Amino acid sequence: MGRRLEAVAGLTVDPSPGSNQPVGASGGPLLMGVVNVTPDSFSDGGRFLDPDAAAEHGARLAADGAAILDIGGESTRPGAQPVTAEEEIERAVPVVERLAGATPARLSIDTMKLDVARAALAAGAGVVNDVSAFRADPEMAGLVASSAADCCLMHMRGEPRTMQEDPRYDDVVSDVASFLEERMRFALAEGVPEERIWLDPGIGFGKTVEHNLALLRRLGEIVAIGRPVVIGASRKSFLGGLTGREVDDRLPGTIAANVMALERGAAIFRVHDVAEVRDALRVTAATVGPPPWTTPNS
Ligand code: PMM
Repeated sequence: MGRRLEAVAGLTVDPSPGSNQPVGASGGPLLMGVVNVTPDSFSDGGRFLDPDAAAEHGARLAADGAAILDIGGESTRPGAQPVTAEEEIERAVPVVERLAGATPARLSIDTMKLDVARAALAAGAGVVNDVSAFRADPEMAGLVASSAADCCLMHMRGEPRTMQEDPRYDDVVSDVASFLEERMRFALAEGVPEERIWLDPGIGFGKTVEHNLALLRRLGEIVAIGRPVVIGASRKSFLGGLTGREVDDRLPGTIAANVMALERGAAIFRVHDVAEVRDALRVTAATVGPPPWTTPNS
Protein backbone atom coordinates (compact mmCIF):
# COMPACT_ATOMS: atom_id res chain seq x y z
CA MET A 1 0.00 0.00 0.00
CA GLY A 2 1.45 3.35 -1.02
CA ARG A 3 1.91 6.24 1.35
CA ARG A 4 -0.86 8.19 -0.27
CA LEU A 5 -3.33 5.33 0.02
CA GLU A 6 -2.48 4.76 3.65
CA ALA A 7 -3.15 8.36 4.48
CA VAL A 8 -6.51 8.34 2.77
CA ALA A 9 -7.36 5.14 4.57
CA GLY A 10 -6.70 6.96 7.81
CA LEU A 11 -3.95 4.52 8.73
CA THR A 12 -1.00 6.84 8.92
CA VAL A 13 -2.67 10.23 8.98
CA ASP A 14 -0.63 12.05 11.56
CA PRO A 15 2.25 10.65 13.52
CA SER A 16 0.86 12.06 16.73
CA PRO A 17 -2.66 13.31 16.27
CA GLY A 18 -3.54 16.28 18.39
CA SER A 19 0.11 17.28 18.54
CA ASN A 20 1.45 20.23 16.65
CA GLN A 21 3.18 18.12 14.03
CA PRO A 22 2.54 19.65 10.62
CA VAL A 23 -0.47 17.86 9.20
CA GLY A 24 0.45 15.36 6.57
CA ALA A 25 3.94 14.80 7.91
CA SER A 26 3.40 11.15 7.07
CA GLY A 27 2.70 12.11 3.44
CA GLY A 28 -0.42 11.47 1.48
CA PRO A 29 -3.74 13.18 0.99
CA LEU A 30 -5.84 14.03 4.01
CA LEU A 31 -9.55 14.44 4.47
CA MET A 32 -10.78 17.54 6.27
CA GLY A 33 -14.32 17.06 7.57
CA VAL A 34 -16.58 20.12 7.72
CA VAL A 35 -18.25 20.97 11.04
CA ASN A 36 -20.26 24.15 10.53
CA VAL A 37 -21.76 25.51 13.74
CA THR A 38 -23.86 28.15 12.02
CA PRO A 39 -27.53 28.78 11.28
CA ASP A 40 -26.84 29.69 7.64
CA SER A 41 -23.90 27.80 6.15
CA PHE A 42 -23.97 26.86 2.57
CA SER A 43 -25.07 23.24 2.85
CA ASP A 44 -25.39 22.30 6.50
CA GLY A 45 -26.46 25.55 8.15
CA GLY A 46 -28.58 25.06 11.26
CA ARG A 47 -27.99 21.34 11.57
CA PHE A 48 -25.33 21.45 14.25
CA LEU A 49 -25.89 24.64 16.23
CA ASP A 50 -26.05 22.67 19.47
CA PRO A 51 -22.43 22.08 20.60
CA ASP A 52 -23.08 18.48 21.62
CA ALA A 53 -24.64 17.68 18.25
CA ALA A 54 -21.79 19.43 16.43
CA ALA A 55 -19.14 17.56 18.44
CA GLU A 56 -20.92 14.28 17.85
CA HIS A 57 -20.98 15.03 14.15
CA GLY A 58 -17.25 15.84 14.21
CA ALA A 59 -16.47 12.60 16.03
CA ARG A 60 -18.44 10.70 13.39
CA LEU A 61 -16.48 12.38 10.57
CA ALA A 62 -13.22 11.49 12.31
CA ALA A 63 -14.38 7.88 12.65
CA ASP A 64 -15.19 7.98 8.93
CA GLY A 65 -11.58 8.91 8.17
CA ALA A 66 -11.21 12.68 8.56
CA ALA A 67 -7.67 13.50 9.69
CA ILE A 68 -8.68 17.12 10.23
CA LEU A 69 -11.98 18.60 11.45
CA ASP A 70 -12.68 22.14 10.27
CA ILE A 71 -14.90 23.88 12.82
CA GLY A 72 -16.55 27.15 11.77
CA GLY A 73 -18.90 29.56 13.55
CA GLU A 74 -19.46 32.04 10.72
CA SER A 75 -21.02 31.25 7.38
CA THR A 76 -19.04 32.36 4.34
CA ARG A 77 -21.82 31.65 1.86
CA PRO A 78 -22.31 34.34 -0.78
CA GLY A 79 -24.24 37.24 0.73
CA ALA A 80 -23.79 36.00 4.32
CA GLN A 81 -23.89 38.67 7.00
CA PRO A 82 -20.88 38.88 9.32
CA VAL A 83 -21.24 37.84 12.97
CA THR A 84 -19.42 39.29 15.97
CA ALA A 85 -16.34 37.64 17.43
CA GLU A 86 -18.26 36.94 20.66
CA GLU A 87 -21.00 35.12 18.80
CA GLU A 88 -18.51 33.16 16.74
CA ILE A 89 -16.55 32.16 19.85
CA GLU A 90 -19.78 31.10 21.55
CA ARG A 91 -20.63 28.83 18.65
CA ALA A 92 -17.27 27.32 17.73
CA VAL A 93 -15.15 27.12 20.88
CA PRO A 94 -17.43 24.77 22.88
CA VAL A 95 -17.21 22.37 19.93
CA VAL A 96 -13.40 22.60 19.88
CA GLU A 97 -13.38 21.96 23.64
CA ARG A 98 -15.57 18.90 23.30
CA LEU A 99 -13.53 17.42 20.46
CA ALA A 100 -10.05 18.22 21.83
CA GLY A 101 -8.61 15.00 23.18
CA ALA A 102 -11.78 13.11 22.26
CA THR A 103 -10.76 12.42 18.68
CA PRO A 104 -7.44 11.64 16.96
CA ALA A 105 -8.22 14.25 14.28
CA ARG A 106 -6.44 17.61 14.17
CA LEU A 107 -8.84 20.46 14.91
CA SER A 108 -8.96 23.42 12.55
CA ILE A 109 -10.74 26.69 13.28
CA ASP A 110 -12.36 28.24 10.21
CA THR A 111 -12.27 31.95 11.02
CA MET A 112 -11.09 35.34 9.79
CA LYS A 113 -11.04 36.81 13.31
CA LEU A 114 -8.02 37.04 15.57
CA ASP A 115 -9.97 36.65 18.83
CA VAL A 116 -11.80 33.59 17.58
CA ALA A 117 -8.58 31.95 16.41
CA ARG A 118 -6.88 32.75 19.71
CA ALA A 119 -9.72 31.25 21.75
CA ALA A 120 -9.89 28.15 19.54
CA LEU A 121 -6.11 27.56 19.71
CA ALA A 122 -6.30 27.86 23.51
CA ALA A 123 -9.12 25.30 23.50
CA GLY A 124 -7.10 22.76 21.52
CA ALA A 125 -7.23 23.67 17.82
CA GLY A 126 -3.99 23.21 15.88
CA VAL A 127 -4.87 24.75 12.52
CA VAL A 128 -6.12 28.21 11.54
CA ASN A 129 -8.15 28.12 8.33
CA ASP A 130 -8.46 31.77 7.33
CA VAL A 131 -10.49 32.28 4.15
CA SER A 132 -9.21 35.86 4.01
CA ALA A 133 -5.58 34.67 4.02
CA PHE A 134 -4.66 37.05 6.86
CA ARG A 135 -6.19 40.10 5.13
CA ALA A 136 -9.20 40.53 7.44
CA ASP A 137 -6.91 40.64 10.46
CA PRO A 138 -3.21 40.85 9.58
CA GLU A 139 -2.28 40.11 13.21
CA MET A 140 -3.53 36.58 12.60
CA ALA A 141 -0.14 35.82 11.02
CA GLY A 142 1.68 36.69 14.25
CA LEU A 143 -0.72 34.56 16.27
CA VAL A 144 -0.10 31.58 13.98
CA ALA A 145 3.66 32.21 14.08
CA SER A 146 3.71 32.23 17.87
CA SER A 147 1.38 29.28 18.35
CA ALA A 148 3.06 26.66 16.16
CA ALA A 149 -0.28 26.05 14.46
CA ASP A 150 -0.59 25.23 10.78
CA CYS A 151 -2.54 27.66 8.62
CA CYS A 152 -4.54 27.55 5.44
CA LEU A 153 -4.37 30.64 3.23
CA MET A 154 -7.29 30.76 0.82
CA HIS A 155 -8.01 32.93 -2.19
CA MET A 156 -11.21 34.94 -2.10
CA ARG A 157 -12.17 37.84 -4.32
CA GLY A 158 -13.56 40.61 -2.11
CA GLU A 159 -15.57 39.48 0.91
CA PRO A 160 -18.38 36.94 1.32
CA ARG A 161 -21.13 39.56 1.22
CA THR A 162 -20.16 40.77 -2.26
CA MET A 163 -17.80 38.19 -3.73
CA GLN A 164 -20.22 36.73 -6.29
CA GLU A 165 -21.07 40.12 -7.84
CA ASP A 166 -19.67 39.87 -11.36
CA PRO A 167 -16.28 38.28 -10.58
CA ARG A 168 -13.65 38.99 -13.24
CA TYR A 169 -10.00 38.02 -13.66
CA ASP A 170 -7.33 38.48 -16.31
CA ASP A 171 -6.55 34.80 -16.01
CA VAL A 172 -8.16 33.25 -12.97
CA VAL A 173 -5.50 30.59 -12.39
CA SER A 174 -2.49 32.88 -12.63
CA ASP A 175 -4.29 35.62 -10.66
CA VAL A 176 -5.07 33.13 -7.86
CA ALA A 177 -1.52 31.73 -7.92
CA SER A 178 -0.02 35.25 -7.68
CA PHE A 179 -2.36 36.11 -4.82
CA LEU A 180 -1.42 32.96 -2.89
CA GLU A 181 2.30 33.57 -3.45
CA GLU A 182 1.90 37.12 -2.16
CA ARG A 183 -0.03 35.97 0.94
CA MET A 184 2.58 33.29 1.56
CA ARG A 185 5.36 35.91 1.42
CA PHE A 186 3.41 37.99 3.94
CA ALA A 187 2.97 35.02 6.28
CA LEU A 188 6.69 34.16 6.01
CA ALA A 189 7.66 37.76 6.72
CA GLU A 190 5.48 37.63 9.86
CA GLY A 191 7.35 34.56 11.06
CA VAL A 192 5.11 31.68 10.02
CA PRO A 193 7.39 28.78 9.07
CA GLU A 194 6.93 27.69 5.47
CA GLU A 195 6.24 24.08 6.44
CA ARG A 196 3.13 25.21 8.31
CA ILE A 197 1.49 26.93 5.35
CA TRP A 198 -1.19 25.34 3.16
CA LEU A 199 -2.73 27.04 0.13
CA ASP A 200 -6.30 26.92 -1.19
CA PRO A 201 -7.60 28.36 -4.50
CA GLY A 202 -10.97 29.06 -2.84
CA ILE A 203 -13.46 27.23 -5.01
CA GLY A 204 -16.71 29.27 -5.07
CA PHE A 205 -15.26 32.38 -3.44
CA GLY A 206 -15.80 35.12 -6.02
CA LYS A 207 -15.78 32.77 -9.01
CA THR A 208 -18.11 31.82 -11.83
CA VAL A 209 -18.67 28.19 -12.81
CA GLU A 210 -16.03 28.64 -15.53
CA HIS A 211 -13.53 30.11 -13.05
CA ASN A 212 -14.00 27.14 -10.70
CA LEU A 213 -13.57 24.68 -13.56
CA ALA A 214 -10.40 26.41 -14.78
CA LEU A 215 -8.96 26.24 -11.25
CA LEU A 216 -9.70 22.53 -11.04
CA ARG A 217 -8.46 21.84 -14.57
CA ARG A 218 -5.19 23.72 -14.01
CA LEU A 219 -4.78 22.96 -10.31
CA GLY A 220 -1.24 21.81 -11.08
CA GLU A 221 -0.26 25.48 -11.40
CA ILE A 222 -1.29 26.07 -7.79
CA VAL A 223 0.37 22.83 -6.64
CA ALA A 224 3.57 24.02 -8.36
CA ILE A 225 3.92 26.81 -5.79
CA GLY A 226 5.23 24.04 -3.59
CA ARG A 227 2.93 23.94 -0.57
CA PRO A 228 0.14 21.44 0.21
CA VAL A 229 -3.01 22.46 -1.62
CA VAL A 230 -6.43 22.31 0.06
CA ILE A 231 -9.49 21.90 -2.14
CA GLY A 232 -12.99 22.80 -0.94
CA ALA A 233 -15.43 21.82 -3.68
CA SER A 234 -17.88 19.89 -1.50
CA ARG A 235 -21.54 20.48 -2.45
CA LYS A 236 -20.74 23.92 -3.87
CA SER A 237 -23.02 25.80 -6.21
CA PHE A 238 -20.89 25.37 -9.34
CA LEU A 239 -21.78 21.66 -9.01
CA GLY A 240 -25.44 22.65 -8.87
CA GLY A 241 -24.91 24.87 -11.91
CA LEU A 242 -23.47 21.96 -13.87
CA THR A 243 -25.87 19.22 -12.72
CA GLY A 244 -29.05 21.07 -11.80
CA ARG A 245 -28.91 19.36 -8.37
CA GLU A 246 -29.86 20.91 -5.06
CA VAL A 247 -27.22 21.14 -2.37
CA ASP A 248 -28.04 17.80 -0.70
CA ASP A 249 -27.84 15.92 -4.01
CA ARG A 250 -24.37 17.03 -5.07
CA LEU A 251 -22.32 14.12 -3.74
CA PRO A 252 -21.58 12.61 -7.19
CA GLY A 253 -20.37 16.01 -8.42
CA THR A 254 -18.38 16.47 -5.21
CA ILE A 255 -16.67 13.13 -5.73
CA ALA A 256 -15.80 13.93 -9.36
CA ALA A 257 -14.25 17.26 -8.36
CA ASN A 258 -12.21 15.72 -5.53
CA VAL A 259 -10.98 12.84 -7.66
CA MET A 260 -9.76 15.31 -10.29
CA ALA A 261 -8.15 17.43 -7.62
CA LEU A 262 -6.27 14.42 -6.26
CA GLU A 263 -5.01 13.51 -9.70
CA ARG A 264 -3.78 17.06 -10.17
CA GLY A 265 -1.93 17.10 -6.87
CA ALA A 266 -4.22 18.44 -4.13
CA ALA A 267 -3.21 17.17 -0.69
CA ILE A 268 -6.11 18.08 1.62
CA PHE A 269 -9.79 17.60 0.77
CA ARG A 270 -12.36 19.67 2.68
CA VAL A 271 -15.63 17.74 2.47
CA HIS A 272 -18.95 17.16 4.22
CA ASP A 273 -19.30 13.51 3.16
CA VAL A 274 -16.08 12.03 4.50
CA ALA A 275 -16.85 8.31 4.19
CA GLU A 276 -17.99 8.53 0.58
CA VAL A 277 -15.19 10.79 -0.63
CA ARG A 278 -12.64 8.67 1.23
CA ASP A 279 -13.64 5.60 -0.76
CA ALA A 280 -13.42 7.51 -4.03
CA LEU A 281 -9.99 8.88 -3.15
CA ARG A 282 -8.71 5.46 -2.08
CA VAL A 283 -9.56 4.07 -5.49
CA THR A 284 -8.06 7.10 -7.23
CA ALA A 285 -4.89 6.98 -5.15
CA ALA A 286 -4.45 3.27 -5.75
CA THR A 287 -4.84 3.84 -9.48
CA VAL A 288 -2.65 6.87 -10.04
CA GLY A 289 0.24 5.53 -7.97
CA PRO A 290 2.99 7.31 -6.07
CA PRO A 291 2.48 10.98 -5.33
CA PRO A 292 3.52 13.37 -8.07
CA TRP A 293 2.67 16.20 -5.69
CA THR A 294 4.30 18.12 -2.92
CA THR A 295 3.68 16.73 0.53
CA PRO A 296 3.94 18.89 3.62
CA ASN A 297 7.54 19.35 4.75
CA SER A 298 9.02 18.62 1.35
N1 PMM B 1 -15.31 26.78 1.90
C1 PMM B 1 -16.19 27.19 2.83
C2 PMM B 1 -15.76 27.53 4.13
N2 PMM B 1 -14.45 27.46 4.45
N3 PMM B 1 -12.23 26.97 3.87
C3 PMM B 1 -11.33 26.58 2.95
N4 PMM B 1 -10.02 26.51 3.27
N5 PMM B 1 -11.69 26.23 1.68
C4 PMM B 1 -12.99 26.29 1.27
O1 PMM B 1 -13.26 26.00 0.09
C5 PMM B 1 -13.98 26.71 2.21
C6 PMM B 1 -13.54 27.05 3.53
C7 PMM B 1 -17.65 27.29 2.47
O2 PMM B 1 -18.25 26.07 2.35
P1 PMM B 1 -19.32 25.51 3.44
O3 PMM B 1 -20.30 26.63 3.72
O4 PMM B 1 -19.94 24.34 2.75
O5 PMM B 1 -18.55 25.14 4.66
